[in-house]
Amino acid sequence: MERLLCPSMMCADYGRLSEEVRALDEARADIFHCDIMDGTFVPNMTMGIMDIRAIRQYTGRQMDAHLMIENPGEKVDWFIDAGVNIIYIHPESERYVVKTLSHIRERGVQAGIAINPDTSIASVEELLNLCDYVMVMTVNPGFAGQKFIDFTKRKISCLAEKKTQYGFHLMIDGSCSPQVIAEMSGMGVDGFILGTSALFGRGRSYKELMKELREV
Ligand code: S6P
Ligand code: MG
Repeated sequence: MERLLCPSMMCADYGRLSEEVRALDEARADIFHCDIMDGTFVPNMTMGIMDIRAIRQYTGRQMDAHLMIENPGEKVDWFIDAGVNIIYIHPESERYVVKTLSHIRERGVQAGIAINPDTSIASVEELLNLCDYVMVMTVNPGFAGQKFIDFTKRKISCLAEKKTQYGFHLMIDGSCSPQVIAEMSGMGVDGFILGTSALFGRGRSYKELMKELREV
């Protein structure tokens, strides 16, 4: 399978959002990654429903919502109605994770979990059967431009061993540089969230960069 490249839209130039989306669409972005924060679960606020609707106007490609919010179960329908194809929730933020993941699938959308650096695989093992995507956070969630947390590699290799049995795509989010992408692809990671470390603010065309990132 070709690796999945997912531009992190919180890193895009919002003054030129429609052009940014069109350029990423032309560069064959696989999934437009939308970071949703509530200022409580993480110490920041970024995108919301209106941003998702706006991006949806300019691309027919897949979109995800990475929900870094408390009690996401009460709100997943808003994001589904706005047009996303994949929803990631953080198990730490939800009391009824199984119910929420099942509800997402029942609505015809793919379900995912995002695993913080502090969260162990043992604590999410029961959820893997309900996940189309499992995304390991390789930074503490909340901000772009952070340093890769090295001990998350152990979790990544452990999940890589389980992904065929459970049938999920293994993704990583945070500090995905070309070097990290090359190394982690070798470890079995299927997809990468692209922020400032590989794609945005680099003074080069998305088409050119994405072509290189498919091949590193
Ligand atoms: C952070 C968020 C991410 C970032 C992305 C930034 O909480 O979930 O999706 O936008 O990781 O990437 P970079 O390359 O600047 O670390
Ligand atoms: Mg994210």
